[in-house]
Amino acid sequence: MIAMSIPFTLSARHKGFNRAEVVDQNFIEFVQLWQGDVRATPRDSEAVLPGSALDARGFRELLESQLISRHLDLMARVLRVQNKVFYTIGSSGHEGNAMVARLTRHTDPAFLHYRSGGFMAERFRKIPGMDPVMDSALSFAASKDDPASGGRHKVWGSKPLWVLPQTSTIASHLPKALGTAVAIEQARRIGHVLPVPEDSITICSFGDASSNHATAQTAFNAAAWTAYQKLPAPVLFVCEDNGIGISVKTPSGWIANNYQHRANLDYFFADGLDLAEGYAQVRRAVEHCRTTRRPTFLHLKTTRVMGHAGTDFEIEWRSIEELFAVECSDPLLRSAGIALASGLYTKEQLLGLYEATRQRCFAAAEEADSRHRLTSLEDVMAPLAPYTPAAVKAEAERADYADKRLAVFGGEAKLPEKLPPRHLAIQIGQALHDLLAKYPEALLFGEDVAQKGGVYTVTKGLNKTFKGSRVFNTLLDETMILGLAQGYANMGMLPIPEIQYLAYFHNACDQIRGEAASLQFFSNGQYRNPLVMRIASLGYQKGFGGHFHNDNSITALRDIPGLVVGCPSRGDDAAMMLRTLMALAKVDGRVCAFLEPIALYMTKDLYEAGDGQWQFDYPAPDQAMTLGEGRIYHEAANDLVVFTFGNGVPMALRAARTIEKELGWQVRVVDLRWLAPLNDAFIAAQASSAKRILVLDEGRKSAGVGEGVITAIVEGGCGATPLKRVVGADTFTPLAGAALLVLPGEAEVVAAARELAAG
Ligand SMILES: Cc1ncc(C[n+]2csc(CCOP(=O)(O)OP(=O)(O)O)c2C)c(N)n1
Ligand SMILES: [Mg+2]
Repeated sequence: MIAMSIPFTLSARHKGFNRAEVVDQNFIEFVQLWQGDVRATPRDSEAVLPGSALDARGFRELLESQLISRHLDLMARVLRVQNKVFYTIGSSGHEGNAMVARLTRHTDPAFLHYRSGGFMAERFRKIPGMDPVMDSALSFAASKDDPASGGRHKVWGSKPLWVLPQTSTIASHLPKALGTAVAIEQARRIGHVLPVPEDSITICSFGDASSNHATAQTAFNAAAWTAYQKLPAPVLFVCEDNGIGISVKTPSGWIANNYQHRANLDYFFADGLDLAEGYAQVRRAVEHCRTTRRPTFLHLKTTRVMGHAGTDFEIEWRSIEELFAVECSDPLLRSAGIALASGLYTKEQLLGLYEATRQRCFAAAEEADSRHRLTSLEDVMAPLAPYTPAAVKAEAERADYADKRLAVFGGEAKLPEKLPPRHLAIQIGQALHDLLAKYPEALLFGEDVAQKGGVYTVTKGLNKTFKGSRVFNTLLDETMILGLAQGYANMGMLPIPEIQYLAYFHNACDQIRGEAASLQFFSNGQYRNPLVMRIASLGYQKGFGGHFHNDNSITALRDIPGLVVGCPSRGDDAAMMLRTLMALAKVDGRVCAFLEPIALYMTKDLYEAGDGQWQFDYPAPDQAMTLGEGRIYHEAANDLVVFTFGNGVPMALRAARTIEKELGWQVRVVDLRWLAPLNDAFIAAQASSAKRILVLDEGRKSAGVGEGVITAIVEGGCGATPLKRVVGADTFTPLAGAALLVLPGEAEVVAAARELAAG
C-alpha cells in the first residue's frame, strides 16, 4: 500500500454544493500541492513502483483510461443541464475496474455494471483505431450514431469488444453471464463452434448492494451448484464494493463476510482504489478463473464520488465530513500520487494530460450533440422485432436432414408422418425430435425434462436420443433456466428451455421481459439471444388442480415488446408452429414463447369418448406455418364466428354443434394460434363476413387476448356486428370442480350464442 496523505485544507470551496466541481478541483490541487519523493523514472517494462506487478506502460495506459472515464463523468454533469447529455450515473470512484479490462481479453464476453467507464476505456485499447471517448459521447447524447444502442439507452456496449449491453435492472445480468460461461464450456461437448476462443471467460460486474438481489443470489447459487458437480463455469463475478447503494450503506465488511467462505465460489479481494496494489490481485483472480474454469468472485474495493447520479445531491443527506472522507479516497488521487512518485509524470505533464482529456471529452460531446437522433417511431422500433418472412418460411420448411431423421426415429417406417394420427403431447415430442435433429446447436433443458421426459412426458426419449449434453435437467430455478437460455443463445446456440407451469414463468418473467426480449432493441440489433421457451400452460386440467398448475394469465406475455407467443390446440399445428418458432429464432434472432395447453396434451377425442377426432396426421418436415396464420373451421359459415385459441378450440367446436342444432346457425370457428403479435388484419377479415361474433378467451378478462381481438375487430371496421365475449374471470383458480366456475365452459358459449340470438 502506498502511503497517501491528502494535502487538503478544507477550504470554503470544498463545502460546495456541486461535488463534481469539488472532486475536479481536488485532483488539480492534489497534484499542485504534492510533495513526495520522486524515484528514477522506470522504463516501460519496469515496475511502476518497487514491488508493484504493474509495469510503467501498463500504468500509463490505465491512468489514461481512468482519466477518460472521469472526464466523461464531469462532462456529463456539465452538459446535462444544457440538454446535450441525457445520463449522469457515472463511474467516478470505480475507475480501477480498468484493471479487470486490461487483464482480460476483448473476446471475454462482458456483462457490465453501469460504473464501467474505466473498464470500457481500457478495453477499447484492445482493438486499435477505436475511440472510447467519441463512442461514449454518442451514447451520452442519445445519438442515433451511438455504436452501442443506436441512441436507445445510455449503456456500456460494443459488438467488436464483446460487451453485451445491459439494462438498468440491477443484478438481472448475472444469470445470463453465468449461462454464457456454461455455454462456452458446453460447446465443445456438442461440437459447436464458438464465436469466441475456447478458453474465454465471462466477466460480470455489479455493485455491493446489488449482490443482495435475488437474481444475483440465484446466479451465485447456480454457479456453486455447477462447480460442486465439477462442471466448469468460468465466470468472473466482479463485485465493485463502494459500500453504498444510492443512499443505503452496505454493512461494513458484509461483502467479504458473505462471500469469503462460500463453497464453490472462489473469493479474491483486490484494491480497486490503487493500481499498483490492485493489479496483481486482479490478475490472480482472472488467472484463477481462466485456468481452473471455476466460478470466481472478485471483491473489488471501490468508492463512489460525486454521488449516485447527477440528481443525487449528497450534501443534502450526508455530513460534509463524511463526504470529504469519501472524496479523499478518490482513486484518481491515488493514481496521481503513483504517477508523480514513480517519476513517470511531472506535475505539469500530469495536469496537462488531465486538461487535455477534459478537452477531448467536451469536444466529443459537442460533436455528438450535433449528430442526428432518433426522430421517428420506425427508427426507434427498427431492431425490436426483426422479421424476414420469406427467409423464415424457407428455414421452417427446410427439410434437408432426412438421414438424421431416419436415425432419430429408427427407420423409414417409424417416421412420424407414416404413423397413425396422434395427440398433442406425442406430436410435440415428435416435433422436438425433428428439431433437435435439424439443429445440432439446439439444446433442450428444464426441470425434469431428461429421463422422466417432463411432468407430462412430452420430452420423453429426447435425452436418450440426443444425450445429456443436449437434453438435460437443470436445477430448480426458473430465473436460472432462462438465464442459461440467454447464455447459450449468446454463444450461437438455439436453446429450447422448458418452464414447468405458466405460474412459474411469472416467477422469472423479468429474464424474458427485461432481458432476453430487450437485447436486440438495446443493442441496435447487434446482439441477439434467440430462444424458444416452451411452457406447460392454461387451465382445465383434470389430474392436477389448483391455480398454480392451471394459471391462465397470458397478459404478462402479451405485452412484452417483440416477444412471439404461439399457442396450439392440436398436435399437427404444434409441430408446424414449433418449426416456425425455431426458424424465427434462427433467422431473425427472435425470442419466442410456446404455450402448450396441458389439458389438451392427452386429448384424443373431440365430440364423444373414443371418436379419436382430436388426433391428427403428423405434418411432413417440409410443412410449416406462417407467423400469424390462423386455422379456420367451417370457413363458409357466417351466422356466428367464434374467435378462440387453445382449449377454446375444441370447446367451440363442440358448442357449435349444439348451436347449429338449437339455433340453426352455421358456425365458423377461428383458431388464432398466434397470440402475440395478434394478426389484426386476419381477425378483421374473418369478422367482416360474420353476422355475429363470439370471442372465447380462456385467459383472464382484464388485459387478456380477448381484448386484443375485440380491438382488432372494432378497428377493422366491424364494431357494429353483434358481439359477445366469453372469458375467464379475474381471479385465481380454485381447486377441483370449482375451477370451472372461473373458466369459460361449453355451456357458457352456447348461452352467449342464445343471447346474441335474442338480440
Ligand atoms: C431491480 C432494481 N431495483 C432497484 C433499482 C434502482 N437502483 C439503481 S442503482 C441502485 C443501487 C445499486 O447499488 P450498488 O449495487 O451498490 O451499485 P452502486 O450504484 O453503488 O455502484 C438501485 C437501488 C434498479 N435499477 N434495479
Ligand atoms: Mg454500491
